[in-house]
Amino acid sequence: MGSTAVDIRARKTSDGAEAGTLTDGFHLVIDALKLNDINTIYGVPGIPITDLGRLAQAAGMRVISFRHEQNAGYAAATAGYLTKKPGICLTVSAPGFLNGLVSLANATTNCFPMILISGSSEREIVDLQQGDYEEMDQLAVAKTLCKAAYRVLHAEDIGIGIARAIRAAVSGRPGGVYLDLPAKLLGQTMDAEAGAKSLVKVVDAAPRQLPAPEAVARALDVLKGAKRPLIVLGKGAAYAQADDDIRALVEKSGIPYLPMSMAKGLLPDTHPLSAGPARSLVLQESDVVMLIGARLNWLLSHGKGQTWGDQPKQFVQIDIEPKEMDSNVKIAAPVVGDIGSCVSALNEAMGDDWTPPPAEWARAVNAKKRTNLEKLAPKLRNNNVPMDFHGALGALRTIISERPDVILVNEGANTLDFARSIIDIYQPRKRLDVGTWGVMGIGMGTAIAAAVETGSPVLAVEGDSAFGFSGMEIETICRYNLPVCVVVFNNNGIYRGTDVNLSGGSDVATTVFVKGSRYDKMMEAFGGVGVHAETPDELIRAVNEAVDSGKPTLVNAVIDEKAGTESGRIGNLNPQSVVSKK
Ligand code: ADP
Ligand code: TZD
Ligand code: MG
Repeated sequence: MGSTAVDIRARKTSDGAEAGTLTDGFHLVIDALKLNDINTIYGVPGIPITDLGRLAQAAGMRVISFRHEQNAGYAAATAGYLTKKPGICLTVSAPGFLNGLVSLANATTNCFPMILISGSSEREIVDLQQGDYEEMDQLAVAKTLCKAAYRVLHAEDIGIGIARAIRAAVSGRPGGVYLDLPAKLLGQTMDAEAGAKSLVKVVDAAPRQLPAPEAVARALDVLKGAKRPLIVLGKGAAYAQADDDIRALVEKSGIPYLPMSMAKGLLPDTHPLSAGPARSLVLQESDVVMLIGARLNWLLSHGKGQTWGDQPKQFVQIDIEPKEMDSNVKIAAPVVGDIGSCVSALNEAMGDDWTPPPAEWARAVNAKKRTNLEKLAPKLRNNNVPMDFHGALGALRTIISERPDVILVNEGANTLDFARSIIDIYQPRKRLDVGTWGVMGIGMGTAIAAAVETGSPVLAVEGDSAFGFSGMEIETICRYNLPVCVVVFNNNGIYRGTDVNLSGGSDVATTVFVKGSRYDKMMEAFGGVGVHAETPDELIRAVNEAVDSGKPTLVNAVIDEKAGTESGRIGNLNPQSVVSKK
């Protein structure tokens, strides 16, 4: 155990040279992260971690300070998803920790690796509940909401604590990890050389997990017997960064594939085997479905019911998490392992003379695609003013087709549902959205991390309600001068702006906002570019200019307040009062 904080101060003032032989908790945390190639921190400063951020910046780390921890947490989770290294979110105690906890839980739900590092108050006082500054038993609170939670009490354990957190976040099914650092720990000192030796560089943090050969053979047997096979790609497949192997599997098999929203672009949405525009048909009519990094949760109607039609189905599932198998329906051929290893094993075992599915299946899928795309096309070219979702998204769809390197961030209800089906994505991991929970508020944090981690231009397409959850972070975007263009789909409210107060009272309805708000003026307040766009042409011009200049921009896109539907495409999940219906 090293000397106390008081000791180090005394030694520093009396003898500067000698202080160099000591290190402390702050430096050990920073050194441990850097040793593991983690060079960016997303957070909000304050007691007891202000100096941690300051010293991390001094040590050459990129420290991005946010206006609210939840947004910093969403940024960290996005960084984890895009890089396969845990994103770091740094917060103060109790309230800061709780703000960050939402995004930690969300990261865990999405299977994204991140580490929430929170400072905490004095253990002795917290445990006796004597009322410390920002007192809370954070470790106990975090435990149920993330993949793993640890606390470090001694400076010499910082190295091992951070190593455990990293490995827990990225190995197996990735997820969120909480790391509790009490204030006292950060000030603890120890001999610098012993400190350096105590650090741990994690070896092979996410080891490959090879599938059993018999599991691979079984999967291929099931696929071989299929008349109408389908591949479903999920965000686990995008996370795995096995892009070439996945593309090879789809193309070699000749099986139509359906990308879940964040798997769009793994193969370009314009790929001949994409079944995106024939979603209903392929889910209903398929007889064998191979899931790659996609869960049969609510987003896939739990693998049963109307969505899946009445044809008997057999499922093949590739996932790193064995417990995922049989979670909702029987999995005929589970393939447990990491997606890179599983897909390359399948590719190899398929050999070079794989028979593609019967031509009539491809014909049926293509016919449906064509009809649906033909129906959509004129809607996307409409020039209605005020704009409807199709007119505005048709404009943005063209922009992305011309600029496929742009990362699209997307949240809202109608704004999300329409954009997901209308905007084609051409490259892997270029679409980031509300994920498994359908959470509002990911927008600005996600956009910031996407820009910071990749350097690519970012286009955030946001419902006006969705934007409000993280809107203050446009100051952060301006402060770091990030190439982010936010387009707010302003339809005066949640879902639409036309609702009325059933009581007839003077308050507006619960889903309605101030009409005609000018979100563009918010951006101008921080020195960014604000544009008010009423037509598809104005929208196109503004977004193209933003992407060309790389300047932080917010486009207030006026959308017809009557255009949306309640809850977008998931209105069926909304319980309705039967009693109040007249
Ligand atoms: P989507 O919402 O796109 O359908 P989900 O989040 O439901 O996707 O599913 C992602 C799945 O991918 C999870 O079950 C997770 O365990 C799995 N997964 C994540 N990374 C890997 C990986 N590297 N190898 C195998 N499976 C993975
Ligand atoms: N709070 C959180 C954290 N997540 C949520 N999903 C919701 C509330 C409920 N909710 C939705 O599911 S969508 C939405 C809310 C509040 C906003 C929809 O309005 P919008 O989009 O303006 O963002 P559209 O285009 O007007 O439909
Ligand atoms: Mg709205």
